[in-house]
Amino acid sequence: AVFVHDFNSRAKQNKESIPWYPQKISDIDQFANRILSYGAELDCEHPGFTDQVYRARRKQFADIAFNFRHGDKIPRIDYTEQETGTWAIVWDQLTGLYPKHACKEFNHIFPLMQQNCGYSRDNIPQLQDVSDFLKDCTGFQLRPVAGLLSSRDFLAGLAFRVFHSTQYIRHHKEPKYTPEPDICHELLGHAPLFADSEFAQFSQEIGLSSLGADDATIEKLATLYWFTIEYGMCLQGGEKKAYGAGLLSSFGELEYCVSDKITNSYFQPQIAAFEPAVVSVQKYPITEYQPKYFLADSFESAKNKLKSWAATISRPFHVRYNPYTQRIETLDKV
Ligand code: NLE
Ligand code: FE2
Repeated sequence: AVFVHDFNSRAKQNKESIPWYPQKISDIDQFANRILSYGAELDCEHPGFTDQVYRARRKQFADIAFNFRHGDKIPRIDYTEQETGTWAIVWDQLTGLYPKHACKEFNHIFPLMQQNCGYSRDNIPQLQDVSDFLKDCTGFQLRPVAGLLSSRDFLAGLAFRVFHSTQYIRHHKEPKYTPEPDICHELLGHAPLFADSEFAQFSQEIGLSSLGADDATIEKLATLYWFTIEYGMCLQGGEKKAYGAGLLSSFGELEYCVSDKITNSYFQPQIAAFEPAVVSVQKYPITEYQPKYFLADSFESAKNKLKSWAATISRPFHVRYNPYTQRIETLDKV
């Protein structure tokens, strides 16, 4: 038999050291500010490092996110002309590449974002409007985040269909590629596909598998996340298409990932078939174009493969999400 009970009583009974995980959606407030670095601290390599105006702006965004609590409306931002200008440059380049290189699900949804939540060349959409639209489509919602979360915390959000999102924009000096997420990455890269029910399920599946998992499993899941939701490619009509957000938000890398000729660079990306057991242990760089991508047959096939792989994770319990109560139900394995 299976039964539902709270995690604390079970931990006491079994004396197992199962890492803490959120049980209900508002529990996310408990870790949302447990950030590895505050969004206003920039590395000396960052193009905005010596730009005091940019740094002050980053601090404003970090503070907004820091004060956010579950259930609040995400504050609306009056983006400056310079910020909107950066968005327009990224928009122009990317919208020229999407028809050929983005997956069909993305190209289906992108016009809907324009019709429903403020997407246009001359307007940076508001997180709250995008969140409302996603909620309507698949139940996904956005939550502002002040800095980098641990993989464990970030993945836990996905279990509740909550996506942690930055609100600032990349520095205007380098629109083509940035190693850190920004609003272009979140809204052009991630948000459209969270409106796709297959993709939403796939994302939540990774999140659910992470709850209470040991550190080694978290690392594997974070790697799977990286090679799918961030850098995934899939085959459609015999052609390689991008569905990963890191590709869909960087006009530099989007062109690079589909190239099969050695052009201006010395190398071309390697492409391998998406197999979770292989993908989950692949090393990757985080500050440059990826040397290797994994190609899935479709979202559905990626989801099914991930599910079978996740079933091999040893956890002494099952979890499932109850959308009516927005709680995780923990079921003992008997
Ligand atoms: N490289 C991406 C971009 O320039 O939009 C962001 C990746 C964030 C993980
Ligand atoms: Fe991302």
